[in-house]
Amino acid sequence: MIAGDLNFEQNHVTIKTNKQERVLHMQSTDDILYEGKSKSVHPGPCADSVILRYKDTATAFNGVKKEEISGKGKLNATISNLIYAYLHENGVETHLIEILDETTVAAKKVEVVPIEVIIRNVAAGRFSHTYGVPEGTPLRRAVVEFALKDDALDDPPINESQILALDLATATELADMTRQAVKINELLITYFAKVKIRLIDFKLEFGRYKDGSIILCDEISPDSCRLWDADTGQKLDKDRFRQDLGDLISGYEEVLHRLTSGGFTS
Ligand code: AIR
Ligand code: ASP
Repeated sequence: MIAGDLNFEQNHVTIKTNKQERVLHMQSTDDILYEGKSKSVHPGPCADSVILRYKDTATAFNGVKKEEISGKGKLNATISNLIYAYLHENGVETHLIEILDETTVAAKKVEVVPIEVIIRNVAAGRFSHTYGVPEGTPLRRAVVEFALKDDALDDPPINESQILALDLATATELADMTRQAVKINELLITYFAKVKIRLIDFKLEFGRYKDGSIILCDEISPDSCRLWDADTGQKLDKDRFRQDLGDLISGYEEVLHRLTSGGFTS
């Protein structure tokens, strides 16, 4: 967290310290640093921060399938904020500084490591297709995979040797990302199991903060996780959109409803 007591309002942030009260005017969110597929990044209220705005755009297959789905941004923001609060309480450092409103957060400015870390507990998606393992097959141990963050190349799998050879991350950074991802998996399996949801797999992104530390960034939401109802196996995540399984919003609302009525309201 940033030093002092931060209070974010509509378009400014008040920083209270024991000596003074300062008001910093935020840049307008019309000012875009980066336009992502599901979020936009804007200048932050303080140095070393950015504002992230969750959008209603749903994409799959790296943008080949695209639709505006009203309410998706708000649901992903709310779910991701709940998960980040839980991870923070359990000792995982994240980029989240403060929730600004239903679709925007202030986050630490990081240099995003161009590697997706994917963790799998049950076979599905690319793992099932690539290795011919039927969807739903439990895996004896969690699988850790890396993918290159590159839409034009369809985020291809990449291994440690290739990451090091291409200077995409150092061995220490990669070990740190893996250690954090394994810990996050253990925490999230428990978190979702309490509300009868199975965590099948998910994707994480990490960034380099100004002090050189590697911290969790981006979002953790039904856009980035496969989440199945523990009793019925019903899919509650973005596969509803990818596979045309029906209304995406009702699945995401079900996830949020369970997390908030399951005692995870912080
Ligand atoms: N993922 C990967 N790239 C973008 C996303 N959202 C997530 C998927 C799934 C996991 O990573 O949502 O939860 C594995 O995806 P796949 O396609 O490799 O099976
Ligand atoms: N995140 C990618 C996209 O938005 C891939 C996916 O989720 O299927 O297109």
